Amino acid sequence: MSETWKCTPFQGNCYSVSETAGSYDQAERECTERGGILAVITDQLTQDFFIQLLSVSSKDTWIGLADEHFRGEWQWSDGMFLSSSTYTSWAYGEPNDSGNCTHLWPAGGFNWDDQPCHKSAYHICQFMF
Ligand SMILES: [Ca+2]
Repeated sequence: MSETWKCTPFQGNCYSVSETAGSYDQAERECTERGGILAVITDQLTQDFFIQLLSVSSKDTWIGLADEHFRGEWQWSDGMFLSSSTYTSWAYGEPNDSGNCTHLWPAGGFNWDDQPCHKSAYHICQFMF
């Protein structure tokens, strides 16, 4: 792992894209160990910021949204339920119940897609300043 991981500030938080890929659980653990959480997206500005952040490398990336605990009840890594938010950015036809974890899908314009949690993807950690 690189010692010089970058953290990009945006709207009061700082975001870091991983340099290695792994399962959703690994991603969650890695963020927690560094004192953060998997990234939460509650508005278009943040979604746009992530698209910009990922567009260079076009990485397939986990965000902190899963329905592992209650199927169909999507919950963010900060505990908030998606149903209580007005903002979503699912790719067309998603979520299609193809998994319990959410990634920013390069082929879908970095809109959200549910896929199996054991799949390998990069991830974005979110840290509070
Ligand atoms: Ca899906």
